[in-house]
Amino acid sequence: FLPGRHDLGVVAVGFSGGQPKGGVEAGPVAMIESGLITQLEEDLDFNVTYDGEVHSYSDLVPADDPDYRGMKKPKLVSAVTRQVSEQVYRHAKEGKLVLTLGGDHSIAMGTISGTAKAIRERLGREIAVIWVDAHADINTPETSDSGNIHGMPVAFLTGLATDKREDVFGWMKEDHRLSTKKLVYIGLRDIDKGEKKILREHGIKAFSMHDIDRHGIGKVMDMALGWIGSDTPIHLSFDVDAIDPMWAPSTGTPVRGGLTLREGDFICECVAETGSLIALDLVEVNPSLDAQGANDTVRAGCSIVRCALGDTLL
Ligand code: Z70
Ligand code: MN
Ligand code: MN
Ligand code: MN
Repeated sequence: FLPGRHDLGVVAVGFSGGQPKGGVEAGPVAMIESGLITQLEEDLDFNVTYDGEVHSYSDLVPADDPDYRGMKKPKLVSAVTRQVSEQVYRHAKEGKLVLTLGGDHSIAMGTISGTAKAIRERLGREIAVIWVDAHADINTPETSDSGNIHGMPVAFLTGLATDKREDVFGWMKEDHRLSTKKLVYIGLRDIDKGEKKILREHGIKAFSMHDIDRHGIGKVMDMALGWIGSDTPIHLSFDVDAIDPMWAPSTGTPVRGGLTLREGDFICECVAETGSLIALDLVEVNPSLDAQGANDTVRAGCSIVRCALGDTLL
């Protein structure tokens, strides 16, 4: 189902409104300035479509944006993710693989809704999502303690959270959504109580750091890809905080006990090997946090992207 396998659409999303810390909007620039897009063109032979812009969506900032159902900046995040959804949809509808550089993880509401709709229309297929993260990001507005929307994208994408207000994610319709059965987590280690209940009650497939310790990353990837099944279009959403802060410290919520650099790359190499990748998000790189480690974090992010897009060791 991938005729234009070497056509890549790139969307750079300089957005931080899904969480309180500034600086994550500079993640895309840092990765692009380190040469990522050139490498994808020259070393991996992609035909890249990129508008050359890191979008800041400043035209979408609402006049007022009060908390709603406990969510912070609900109208802003809704408007930006709606726009991202359309940007990603346009690439995916043309049969391109889509790379989105973030930005905080709320932007996955845009990226995944965009690919889900495009792949439905183009191939009549449902996508699967592999969500690599220290966090599950599946709080509903009601279960969230923080009100930060980057902790909620999976709830809205799966329809566990919905809202009638068009300006607060009501734009998200059935064709944008993802089945809880087609979602697999890898790398979890910091999950809220309400989120654990959601994962359990909906039988959502999740491989925590404990599972990786027990089975090894090789077996975990076999199980994760086995759950999805071969020949299913895969959207990989990779939060850099899945990687241990030893290698990726410059992120909003570092959590110790994470993936090694090689385990992160290995996950991506396994997904690349399936030949079924249709989209990749790389999010939560914040070069202004732990300035000492910013270079390492950017390098880790770029390496993850290259591995997922088919770079091999041999
Ligand atoms: C917490 C919340 C989160 C990333 C923090 C944290 C969510 N579960 N995600 N950092 N990337 O606020 O909902
Ligand atoms: Mn996340
Ligand atoms: Mn996270
Ligand atoms: Mn909490």
